[in-house]
Amino acid sequence: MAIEGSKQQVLDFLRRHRQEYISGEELSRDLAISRTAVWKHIQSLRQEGYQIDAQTRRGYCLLATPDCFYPEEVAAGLETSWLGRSLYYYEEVGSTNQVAKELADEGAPEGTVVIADCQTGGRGRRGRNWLSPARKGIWFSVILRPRVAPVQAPQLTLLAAVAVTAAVRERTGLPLGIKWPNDLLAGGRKVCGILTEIKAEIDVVEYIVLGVGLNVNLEAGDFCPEVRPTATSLYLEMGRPVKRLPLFRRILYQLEKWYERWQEEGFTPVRTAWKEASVTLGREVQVNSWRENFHGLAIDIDDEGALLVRDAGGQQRRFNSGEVSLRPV
Ligand code: BT5
Repeated sequence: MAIEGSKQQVLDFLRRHRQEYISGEELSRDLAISRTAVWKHIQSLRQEGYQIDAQTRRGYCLLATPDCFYPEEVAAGLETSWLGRSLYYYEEVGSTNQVAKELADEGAPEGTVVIADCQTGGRGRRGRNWLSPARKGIWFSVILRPRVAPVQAPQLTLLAAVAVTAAVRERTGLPLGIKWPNDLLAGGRKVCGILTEIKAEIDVVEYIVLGVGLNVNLEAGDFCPEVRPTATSLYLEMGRPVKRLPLFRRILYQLEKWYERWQEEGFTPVRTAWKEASVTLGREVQVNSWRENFHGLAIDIDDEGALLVRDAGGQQRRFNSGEVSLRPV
């Protein structure tokens, strides 16, 4: 939860004088609070994961901040102009998509972000579960209010996939592959899932909630037996832990950048970037949609983001949604 009042002031002060020692007396004088209050705030900040050294003659020094999504930590190095500037952080919540939808219904502005360290009821598509153990991943949702027709909404899933792929590559060097429509793969396994939910009238979107679940530092034992064979994390792929906070900030930056580009230039640039990172196109796939099960070669995505698949007999189908299995190469 947000650090409030004088505790926040103590933290801001230490942050402004990073790696310097500030005496309790100075803090107490500058912030007009008692030295006991300063000490209590320091203790409480330490419990939240701030590493603060205390030395008898020199005072206090902020050595390191926690790898957590406290709004003040996220804001400290955020490069966006509007996305994530309003941020709701939960240590634990049912589902960030659910909270975001409630906030959107109450009128929360575009760019509002909900993030949790742990989800107890994380959701995938069609009511499936999304495993979201504490402090191991980046589980968040963004409220968007694009002025587009509902048929264009699925493009945002592809846009988010492009943005997350770019941010992960920038921060870690790891290339991810995008599997249509909403999976990001590392080493052939799922490392990230995207859940796009929409509230719309026939011809106009009221809001879209874009939910992203990225497995950052999960170890093999964090996955339940059913998910383990098909899932992975950045940690498992790279063999070293990855800091979540700077990666999260970079994801927000990439999302804002791609979203603005999409609004200005349409779907074409997203489509081009998506195709470059795709592991679906050119592969034999099986698509299960509400309409049918279809085998064939994934040949392209069209101007709306739909997947085009051609079977051995030359029949072509277009899918707006569905489950894709990649057949072994
Ligand atoms: C997705 O669904 O991939 C969308 C996941 C979206 C999760 C985010 S987290 C923040 C936001 N709040 C939410 O409540 N949700 C969003 P789908 O394609 O239906 O895949 C779900 C399937 O992936 C499950 O049935 C499992 O087989 C598998 N799975 C579950 N948890 C996983 C994990 N952490 N990593 C990899 N695979 C997982």
